[in-house]
Amino acid sequence: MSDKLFVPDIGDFEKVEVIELLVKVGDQINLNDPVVTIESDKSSVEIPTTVSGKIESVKVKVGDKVSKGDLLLNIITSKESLSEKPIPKDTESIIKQAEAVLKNEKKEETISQNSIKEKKKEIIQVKNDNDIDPLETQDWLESLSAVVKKDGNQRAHFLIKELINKAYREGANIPYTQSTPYINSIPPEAEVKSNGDQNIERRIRSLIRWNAAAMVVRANKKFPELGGHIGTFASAATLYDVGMNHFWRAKNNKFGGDLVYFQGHSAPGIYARAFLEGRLNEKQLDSFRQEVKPGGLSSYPHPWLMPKFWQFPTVSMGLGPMLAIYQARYMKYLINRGLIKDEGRKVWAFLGDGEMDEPESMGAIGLAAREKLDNLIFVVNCNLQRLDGPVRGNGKIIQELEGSFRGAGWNVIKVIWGSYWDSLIANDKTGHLAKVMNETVDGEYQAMKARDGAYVREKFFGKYPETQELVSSLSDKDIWRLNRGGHDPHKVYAAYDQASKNKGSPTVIIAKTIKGYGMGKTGESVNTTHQTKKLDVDDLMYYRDRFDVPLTDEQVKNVEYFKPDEKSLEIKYIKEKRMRLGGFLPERTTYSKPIKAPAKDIFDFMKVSTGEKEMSTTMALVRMFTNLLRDKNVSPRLVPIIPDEARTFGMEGFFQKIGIYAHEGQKYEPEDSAQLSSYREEKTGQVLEEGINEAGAMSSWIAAATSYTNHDIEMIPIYIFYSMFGFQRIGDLAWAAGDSQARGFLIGATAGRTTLAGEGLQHQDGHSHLIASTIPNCVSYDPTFHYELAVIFREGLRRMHEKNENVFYYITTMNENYSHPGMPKDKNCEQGILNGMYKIKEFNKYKKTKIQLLGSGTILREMMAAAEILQNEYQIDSEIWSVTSFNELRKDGMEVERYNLLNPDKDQKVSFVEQCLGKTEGPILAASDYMRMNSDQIRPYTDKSFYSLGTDGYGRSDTRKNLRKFFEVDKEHIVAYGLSVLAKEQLIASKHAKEAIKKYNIDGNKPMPTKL
Ligand SMILES: Cc1ncc(C[n+]2csc(CCOP(=O)(O)OP(=O)(O)O)c2C)c(N)n1
Ligand SMILES: [Mg+2]
Repeated sequence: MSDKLFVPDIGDFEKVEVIELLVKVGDQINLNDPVVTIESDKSSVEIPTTVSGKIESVKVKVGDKVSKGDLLLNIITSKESLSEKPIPKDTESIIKQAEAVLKNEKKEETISQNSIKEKKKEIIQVKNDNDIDPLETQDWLESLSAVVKKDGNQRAHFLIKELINKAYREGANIPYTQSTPYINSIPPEAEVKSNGDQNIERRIRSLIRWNAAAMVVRANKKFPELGGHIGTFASAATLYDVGMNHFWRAKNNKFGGDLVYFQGHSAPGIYARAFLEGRLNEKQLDSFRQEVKPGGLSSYPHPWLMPKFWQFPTVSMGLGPMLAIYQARYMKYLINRGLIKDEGRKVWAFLGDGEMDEPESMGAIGLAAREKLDNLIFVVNCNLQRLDGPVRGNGKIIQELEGSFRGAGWNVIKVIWGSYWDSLIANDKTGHLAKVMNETVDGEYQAMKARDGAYVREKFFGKYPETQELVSSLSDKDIWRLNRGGHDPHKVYAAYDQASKNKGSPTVIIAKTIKGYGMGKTGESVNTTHQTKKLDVDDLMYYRDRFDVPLTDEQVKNVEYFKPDEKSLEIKYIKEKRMRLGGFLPERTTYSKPIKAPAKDIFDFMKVSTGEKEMSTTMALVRMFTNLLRDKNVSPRLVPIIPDEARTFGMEGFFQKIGIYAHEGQKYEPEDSAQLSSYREEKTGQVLEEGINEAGAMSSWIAAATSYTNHDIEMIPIYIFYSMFGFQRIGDLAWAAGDSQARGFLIGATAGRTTLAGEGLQHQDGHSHLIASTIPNCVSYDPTFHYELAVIFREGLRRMHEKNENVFYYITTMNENYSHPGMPKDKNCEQGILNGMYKIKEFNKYKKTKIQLLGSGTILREMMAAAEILQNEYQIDSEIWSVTSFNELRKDGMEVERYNLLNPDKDQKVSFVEQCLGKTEGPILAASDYMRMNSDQIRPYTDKSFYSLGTDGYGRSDTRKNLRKFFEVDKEHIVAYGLSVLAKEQLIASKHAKEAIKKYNIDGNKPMPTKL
């Protein structure tokens, strides 16, 4: 049977050029195989076949212009039906690889059902002054209790919801509250108990507390400038210990591992535990914050500085929570795409309550709920303080967070009160204790823990006779012992247990603690706790006694560490617990396999001239991606990430081709379903379409770019964005990416101050390369022609993903259309492109006067045009250099200069800039579409006279031509400046420059663009 394949609906385009035939007569093709590539002036897209079979005839050729309905192929059809789904390419081999790493099957974890004990029948009568009919209230409450008892919580919840809905429908204006009473979310009778030995665990915790404090104090005794924090970990010790002893599973050959984002300032506690576990020794603890000598311990979690230990940089407040959310989402993406197995791994993130004020901390919580990230658990350590003072002195941070997280759809578990409170709360028959708890603000809670039991009796329980009575039989010491939930291992265990089993939503555990817990008068719950890094002898003695650390007074005075014997119960216990959980944490390892870079020839099409055809480098990049998607090694590993700009960059063809990741698939028929580039969402979709969310997109990119260590699978993330909304917008995340040793591509599209003509001041980027240059392991390029892009991109793939170098690439692409020449035949061209510059053209007709013209990005073409004018109208010869990266040239120049200065007696090295320009004639004039500082970077590395032009100043909307004129980087200005430079160098008479300035209507008195 014969069938025909026509051009499908390609949207608003007519007469689109066929640029590639991917099949020929006689080929066997399967459903969805691409058959031709067509290209409009904005994007290129492959047309897939809708039938399987053998090609009988091809009805188009390269260069033809086609429209919807034109015949492409005749196909002799096979039996496969249209509805047949193609087998996802290469997924199988990747799963095999993953399985090779995680060889043994994970033991099925049987989740033991919570045996929730039957609740005591109890009706809490909340005495409320606004209650006009307490008896009626009691009736309702009793009915509710009866429902809970008979039909359970779900039924009670349902009825309450119905009541509220009914009230709304009746027109009642009900003030809605997102928070629940100020008590624990898990009632004591529902708490799952830990099977751990609480005595040993307390002893271990005490030693960790001691050693953590000791390492900070010792470091500061030696060098007071070193700093460090004791108070943060002191408040979080129990939160970490319970996780370490019972919940967090390490990565090993059987399991991918839970991922834990430790709160940056709690690092000393994590080191102190590693010391007891035998992973760090005393010498290493003593080199806390002395990282210059190898072996020092970094101040905070920095994978760059401790690459075998820390996994996630968290100390820049707000980045941890955001990165953790996108990490959990990325984990689901890998699972849904079939690239890793679903092993029930979790992402835990520890956050400070002050940190939650960062917009980034809460900025993505909606996404976490929407994506149903039940693999994500936040633990917010609410010690009620930040650096300067209380987080919410006049309010309650726990209630506020509860409201926000509940509103966003999270499972919220509040851990406010410790076990000593249980009986008091149970005996609160009048509801007055609950009332005081609700009424007391955080400033008061903090102040109470800075005092003593008598103060708490007076200020807290003393508020009402009923609460005073409640504690009448307790001594002040007993009252002081009433602990907070976050310091109670039982409460914390129960919360972690419930969080780990929660399905369908992310969980936040909001735990109340005391900042500087146990530090006594100088450091506990006082406003200066955060910066307390020195403890005097009395404080140390207090701390030792408070936690029963077995040290003599003398040892305390010497601030000695304490580590029990290897055979002690404590050490055996701590190790055994970790072994049962698969190994130690944190630990950074990598078992991923490199990805073979595609053969050079798949880029060959970019090395030939485009002839008459004009295209932007953005379009060339998209063409290159389309080709990469045909490479079986690379294709499945590509993670295209787009913040709602696919259409801007001509990438909408990817929607159909590889699908947009959507964990629930597509529940609607898209409006454009009949079109070739229809908006296709799919569970196995490959594109991460992040919406208008650069910080989120960058967080996704970081997750994918560190996939090689966190998931043991090398991926190739390519995040493409408006260059102005890149480094400038998310600079701190880019810095964290460097610290994380991310590998992948950042593409700053529509780059440059003058290529993006109409968008104006906020959109026109003239400095992203400069910001990129501040990140040591970021390699950046500003290419002009498609072959440069191809060479750079392939080398990036090779260096990062085949050779596993820990660098990442920033490449700018433009939206200016022009034709691209073929790659010069010079054998050094490729290396020059990679090193940062190569000679692209030479004018040598007159052999009198010469100038070296260095151009980068889109301005290179202005340089080339200017060179032609200089030759034809002024008889000036020139050599034109395409500078693909001033940043890379500067790095090389810096290194060479440093070597030469440090080795004055050795053979002096020659910088690449000097290798290129050293023997050339004439002064240098450099220009780019970026600030002058960009090209000025190489000034020190040449002895020649050096002048630069650039786009310093605010951008603005206008035509490209006018903008280049305004910033003085158009060919006319280059000619005039070039002549002026030659005159200044006494190589020609100044009249030529003067003439040119006049000819081109250049106003010599015009203010600097920076002032306009
Ligand atoms: C982006 C950023 N801003 C400021 C700081 C400085 N800083 C470090 S810790 C801290 C207070 C942290 O308070 P909180 O989050 O409540 O943590 P805690 O130590 O109380 O657990 C501040 C302001 C930082 N590390 N990062
Ligand atoms: Mg805090």
